[in-house]
Amino acid sequence: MSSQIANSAQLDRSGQRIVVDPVTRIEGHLRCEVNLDENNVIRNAVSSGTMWRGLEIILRGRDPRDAWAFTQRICGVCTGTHALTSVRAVENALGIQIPENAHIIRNIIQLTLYAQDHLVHFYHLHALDWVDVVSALKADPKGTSEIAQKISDWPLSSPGYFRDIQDRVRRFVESGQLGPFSNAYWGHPAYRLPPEVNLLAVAHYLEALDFQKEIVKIHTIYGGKNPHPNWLVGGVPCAINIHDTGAVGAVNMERLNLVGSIIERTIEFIDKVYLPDLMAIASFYKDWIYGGGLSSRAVLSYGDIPDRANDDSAENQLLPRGAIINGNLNEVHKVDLRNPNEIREFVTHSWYSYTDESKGLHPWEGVTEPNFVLGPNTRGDKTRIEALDEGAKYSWLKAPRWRGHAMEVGPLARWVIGYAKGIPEFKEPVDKTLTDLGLPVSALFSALGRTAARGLEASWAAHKLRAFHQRLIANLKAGNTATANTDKWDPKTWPKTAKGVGTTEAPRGALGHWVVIENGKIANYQAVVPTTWNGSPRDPKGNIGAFEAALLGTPLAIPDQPLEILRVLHSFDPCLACSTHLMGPGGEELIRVRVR
Ligand code: NFE
Ligand code: MG
Repeated sequence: MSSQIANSAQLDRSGQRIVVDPVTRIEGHLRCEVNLDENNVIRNAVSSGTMWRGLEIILRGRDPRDAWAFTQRICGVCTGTHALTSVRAVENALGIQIPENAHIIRNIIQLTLYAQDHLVHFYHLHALDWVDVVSALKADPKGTSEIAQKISDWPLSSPGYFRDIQDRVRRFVESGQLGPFSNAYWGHPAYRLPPEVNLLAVAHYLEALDFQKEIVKIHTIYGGKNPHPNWLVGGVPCAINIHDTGAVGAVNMERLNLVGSIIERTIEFIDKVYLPDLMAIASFYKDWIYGGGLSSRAVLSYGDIPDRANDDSAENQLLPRGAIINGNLNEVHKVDLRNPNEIREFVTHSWYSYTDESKGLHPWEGVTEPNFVLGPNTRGDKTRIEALDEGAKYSWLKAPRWRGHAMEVGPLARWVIGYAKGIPEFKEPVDKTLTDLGLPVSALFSALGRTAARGLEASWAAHKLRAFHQRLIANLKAGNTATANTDKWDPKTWPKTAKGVGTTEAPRGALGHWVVIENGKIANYQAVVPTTWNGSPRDPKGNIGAFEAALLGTPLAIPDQPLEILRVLHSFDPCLACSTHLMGPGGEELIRVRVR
């Protein structure tokens, strides 16, 4: 576990500075700077979002019923989740209830996202931090086959199958065109897997790449397309006609059967490929439990997947709501999204200005006014920065805080909170995983813990998909086919002023949209996004963000091949598109720096 440092005043900036920019295999533009001590251990970390997009400003003056379509363009990765958050915020402001079918279909769309996004993160964004593709060429395919058959009954497991995969990878490597496998630190000593396990993981990387596109067909059925399925304030925009298989654009029995079959294949892939691979890989990295978890081990979840319709109480959320401070699993704090003293965003170290920067703002009062200035200790200029000045403004991310604490959000937060609450469907899989790996509960607060929680959640989501699919079919068969409530569609029925908050648990963590409506138009709109929490810069008190905290204490085997930095950052599944929600006003490049 990393040393417990939460305040920038205690950080050591004297050592060699390593810069990684851009961090790849994420969404958006992230820069990371660290200082190393004489043993190449990270003693100071700086995380900077280098892109700004200004969606909160674009929304002002618009019809709140359209906000979902704009906010959804914040990101095409956690696609749909900003739209869902937005329709919830507007419904909350205007007191709109949605029909049961819409409620179920929204959950199905959100659970589908978890399953697909987590699968893609594990294999395509994170696995290569642990898996050495080039080493797979040395594997004995027979050995890989034996391992595959020992850990799972997934049918693609013969020696010949793995030999074919190995031949494909060899042709890639020999051609010198590594494609998706280029620019990595192959042969780095921090890779620990035997060649046979590397080959297994490479095979499943390719299989998962193919399969993930199947999962999102569910979005195309209920939302018309992916990315960016369609949404509707008051319900969902899909018609139901279960009796007419030929009805254009409607959800009919044929499509429901397709959804059912995709769900079953998703459960099978996650439980027979993803989870066994996760456990097999983790078993070689059991000592890799440093470099993870907020230094204060503070986690936050808003909760999601409401069980009953139109009930946003904490008790109704299947993914639990709560907050844990200092890693104290004996106390799960309540979270109040409307309380002006709980969630506040600060900009002291962010490229924005407030009238009084010593005070944060609750999102309903939130201000998004860009102010790109470089600190006196910045090395370089606006077009070519060698080192940022973390004593000044240094990121396009604001710094959200919950009751003054920097919080980590995401699957780890959700699963730790479910665990601490003693909810069996969270506690049992976590205990089993820890027992199987022979690790203590404290190991959860690590890069490995984050990655494991995401895998458990993918399986949880796939199984919950099955349950909600069955609920939808039962409803439809009982003759209930309503999907939208248009009672309050006419703005004349709205109050002059209204405030609402909508939340989801996006794949990467707690997501909230706060809307203020005046005379039928958006007066203010603020999104506080998962990677804004995790990738947050310092606050006025010097408290560092979750990425920064997680990097502290991480040793680098080879400083100019910072594989371990990628491991730590990727374990959060960063999305800077979401979190900074412009290019420079003219689209110019603001920062360009290469590794070292
Ligand atoms: Ni752009 Fe997103 C998720 C949201 S992240 S991926 O998950 O909201 O910060
Ligand atoms: Mg924001």
